[in-house]
Amino acid sequence: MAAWSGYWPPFLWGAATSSHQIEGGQNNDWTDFEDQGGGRGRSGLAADHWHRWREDFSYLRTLGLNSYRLSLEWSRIEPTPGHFDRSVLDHYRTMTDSLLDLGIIPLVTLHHFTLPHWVKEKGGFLNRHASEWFVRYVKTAVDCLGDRVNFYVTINEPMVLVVMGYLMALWPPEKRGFGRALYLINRLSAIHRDAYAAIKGAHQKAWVGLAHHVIAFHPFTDTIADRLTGRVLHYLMNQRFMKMVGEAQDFIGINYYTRQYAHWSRGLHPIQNKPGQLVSDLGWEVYPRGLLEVLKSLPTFNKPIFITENGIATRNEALRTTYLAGHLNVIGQAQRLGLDIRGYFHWSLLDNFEWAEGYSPRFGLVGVDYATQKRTIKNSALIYRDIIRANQGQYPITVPSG
Ligand code: IFM
Repeated sequence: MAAWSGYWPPFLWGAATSSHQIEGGQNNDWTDFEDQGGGRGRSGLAADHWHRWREDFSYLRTLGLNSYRLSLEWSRIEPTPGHFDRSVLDHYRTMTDSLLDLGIIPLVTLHHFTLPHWVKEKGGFLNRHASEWFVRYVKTAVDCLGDRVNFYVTINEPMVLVVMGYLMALWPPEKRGFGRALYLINRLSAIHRDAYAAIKGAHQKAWVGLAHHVIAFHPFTDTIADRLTGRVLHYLMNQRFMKMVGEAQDFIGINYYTRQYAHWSRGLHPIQNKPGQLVSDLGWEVYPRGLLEVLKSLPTFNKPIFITENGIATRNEALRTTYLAGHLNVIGQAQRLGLDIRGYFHWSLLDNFEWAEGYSPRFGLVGVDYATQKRTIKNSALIYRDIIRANQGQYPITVPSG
């Protein structure tokens, strides 16, 4: 195995979370949706990470991670237009300082699905002033974090936002409309570009990108119609946004979870799995090879790649371990093929609020008992720790057998 070639950053061994899913005590467009009975329950106290973050960061150390992806909550930072809550900014700065003290590199997401009420009331990202508002918030946040943070994701999974909020209308703002969805895609890519320029203007050395959600689409049958549908899905869901953003990303962030099946009669709504497959508690097929398939077919503009999310909703620790080891193995294969993958962030550090699915799905490396807030390190997390230990200074990464 080759020794580490010495470039910076080193391979980032991480875990990811988002504010709404773990902090608790939110007050944003999602809590409105939850209060109106959308989805399976309210986020409420979540994992109470807002108060328990020190304990939660100690698990990053226990597991030997050298990086952590967290998100800032815009609605807390700017609860009313143009009024920034300094105590909240200080809170996030204390968190990132503490990560650095622990030797952990922070990767900060600036938008992870939620919006302040005032933005929602004005039409969210569809409003023609949304870019100005977002950039004002981003500049304030980046200004506060200064050069502590070198890695930023502007928008998490823009295409999921579009599909869930506007095509399927299962998430806020529940506004179905194809034209609106297409318009939003254009807006989001422009908003990303503006935020990219603003961050680079303030902090030239920062690496700024997006977390793109990708799916390995396979045809359901071998017919031309299904194969064509698969290609259209791949283009629309995986490739198009990445191409629109083009060079305005310093790294390519990839969130990969599963494969789905394209069937001509279902158009943009693929089939989730086939009978008899290994699936998660959400019915998502375990298909590590799909990560390599998708990576090979993406426009990555010769940029470094981070796997910004990958994980499984399961209560079965043997299955989580199989999933984790399988995907890390594929990352090693991809590196050997020349794909420049520089980091892996497991979703998620903690059990958390899985949006409209509520609290039942368990994605965490560390379990949370929501009644007592007691944390328990899961067996898969210890195996992740051992894989990380075995890979110190190694590139490409390997997963020790057994
Ligand atoms: O929990 C989500 C996360 O917020 C975004 N990416 C997918 C995860 C699992 O569904």
